[in-house]
Amino acid sequence: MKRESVIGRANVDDTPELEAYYRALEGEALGALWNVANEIEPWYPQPKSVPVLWKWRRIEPLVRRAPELVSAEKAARRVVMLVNPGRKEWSAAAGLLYTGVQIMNPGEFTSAHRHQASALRFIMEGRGAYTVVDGERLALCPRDLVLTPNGTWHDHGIDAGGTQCVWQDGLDIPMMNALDANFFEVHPDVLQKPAPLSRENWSKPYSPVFKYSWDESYEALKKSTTHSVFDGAVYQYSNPVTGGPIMPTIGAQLQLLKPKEQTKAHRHTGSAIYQVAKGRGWSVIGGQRFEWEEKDIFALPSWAPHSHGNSSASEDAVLFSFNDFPAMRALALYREEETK
Ligand code: GTQ
Repeated sequence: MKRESVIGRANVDDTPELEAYYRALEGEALGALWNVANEIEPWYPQPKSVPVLWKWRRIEPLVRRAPELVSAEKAARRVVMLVNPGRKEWSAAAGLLYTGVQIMNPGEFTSAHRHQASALRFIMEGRGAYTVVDGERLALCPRDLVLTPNGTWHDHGIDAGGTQCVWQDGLDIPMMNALDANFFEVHPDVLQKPAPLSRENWSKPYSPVFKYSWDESYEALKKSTTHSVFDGAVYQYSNPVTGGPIMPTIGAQLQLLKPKEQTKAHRHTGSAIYQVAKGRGWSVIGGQRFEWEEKDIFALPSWAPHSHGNSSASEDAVLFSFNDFPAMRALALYREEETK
C-alpha cells in the first residue's frame, strides 16, 4: 500500500488481523479501498507511458525486412508497431493511442474491412499508394493525411506501377479496447468497388473530407495566423462542416517552428504521437531531451511537460501529430497549464 500521512488520504498500518481480513475479502471478490486508494486516485495523472523517440534510421531496416518475411495477405496489415515500453499490454504508443508503420510493395493490397477504431495515415514515402474509403479511391503522396474514420470501409494498396510505400498508421485501438467498445468486420468482397460517396446533409460524426493533401495543408500552415507560445504556428486538420476535429476521438495538426524558434513548456491531459515532417530539432519531454529529424516518431504521454525547438538557423521545422484531445474534450477531461 502507498501510505500518505495527509488528512483525506489512506494511511493504514498492516496487522495480522487486517491481513487475515484482506484474504477473506479477496476470497469473496472484495477488496479494501484504503489499500489502493492513493494509487487509483493519484493527485494528478500518472501515465504508465513514457516519452519515447523512435529514430527512423534505426527502425527503417526493420520495417524494410517485414515484406521479405511475411506477405501482405497473410499479415492482413503488415505493420511494425511502435510500442511504448510502459504500455505493451495495450499495444499503445502513448496513452490509449496506437501507432505503427505499414509497408507495401507495388501491386499489393489489404482486403477491405472496417472497425470501431478511428484511423488515419500519414504517408512517409513512395509512389502509387491509394486508400479506398467508403468506395472513394484516394491517391496518396508523401505527407498526405488520409482518414479512415470509425465505421468506414477501407482497403489500401499500391498501384502495380508504383514503388514500395511506407506510411504511419494512427488509431485509437487501445481506447476502444479500454472502453470495451471495439468491433471489427471484413467486407463481403475482398476489395470495394469504387462508387461515388454522397456528402449531402452530412451528419456523420467525422469529417466528410478524407484526404488532406500535404501541399494544401503545408500552404495553410505557412499562412496560419494561429501561433501558440507552446506549439509555434499551428494548422489544425479540421472537419469543414463543424470546424471541429477530424474524428470524434482523434485530432491532428501540423506545427511549424521557425529557424531557431523555441517554444515555452506546458502540459496537458491527453496523449500525442508526433512525426517529423520536415527539418530537425529537439523536444524536451518530462525532462528528457530528444533530438529529432525527418520521419522520426515520438510519443508524448499525458500531463508530461514538454517544449520543442528548431535546431536549424535557416530551415523551418514541421511536426505532424495526432492526439486524443477530441475524446478528452468530449468527456470534459482536457486541462492544460504552463510549466517550467
Ligand atoms: O489499416 O485499418 O496499423 O486496422 C492497425 C490496425 C492499421 C488499418 C493498423 C488497422 C489498420
